[in-house]
Amino acid sequence: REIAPGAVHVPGWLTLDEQRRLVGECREWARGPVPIRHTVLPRGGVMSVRTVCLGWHWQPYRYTRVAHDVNGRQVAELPGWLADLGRRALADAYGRSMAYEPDTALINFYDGQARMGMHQDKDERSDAPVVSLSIGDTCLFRFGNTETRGRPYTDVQLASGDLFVFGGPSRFAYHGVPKVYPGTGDPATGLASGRLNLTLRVTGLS
Ligand code: MD5
Ligand code: FE
Repeated sequence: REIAPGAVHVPGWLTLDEQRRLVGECREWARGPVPIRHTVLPRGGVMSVRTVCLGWHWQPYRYTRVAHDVNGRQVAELPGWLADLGRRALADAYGRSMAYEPDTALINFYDGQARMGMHQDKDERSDAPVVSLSIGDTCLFRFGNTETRGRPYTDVQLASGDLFVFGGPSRFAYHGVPKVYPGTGDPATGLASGRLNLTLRVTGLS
């Protein structure tokens, strides 16, 4: 389950109850103060995933407290219990507890057609690990290298409840989601279709 140095996949980490709770909370966060939306890229492209943020509002290629691109409102705070969940995730993935103070969560919703092209996450001014939690439909996750968008890469399926931690030498690797497999999620999570991904990050901003 160590896919590369610092990149650890823990299948089935979230219980069904935890997934259900997260789905319910995501539904609330998606309503606002800054509603979930398709992010518009600087050159006019529209991302196929829909995103809502906590703590800091992400837009390519910066974080702000206020969502200038949506409704000008300040994003909701990152709840303490979610940061706690992130610390527990990191400890379980790496087998030792570490100081970790995530200050933002990006929540991405993928419908059956949504994709995420190969990219690096470089908008944070910190090399602290990213904690990723998946709920709902299984996806194909492509974990690449730090040099190019292309090969070599490793394809991994991320299913509902899976944890993935990206730290150390893997923190700035290219990665993407080339495919979501509709109908593979368990409706008992509360998500009838699609895929939710929550990531916890340290922005390094103040
Ligand atoms: C997702 N989201 O499944 C992924 C999970 C994003 C995004 O890629 O930018 O919203 S986060 C995967 C990730 C984060 C940081 C580093 C690495 C992967 N990595 O080095 O492979 O919606
Ligand atoms: Fe990313």
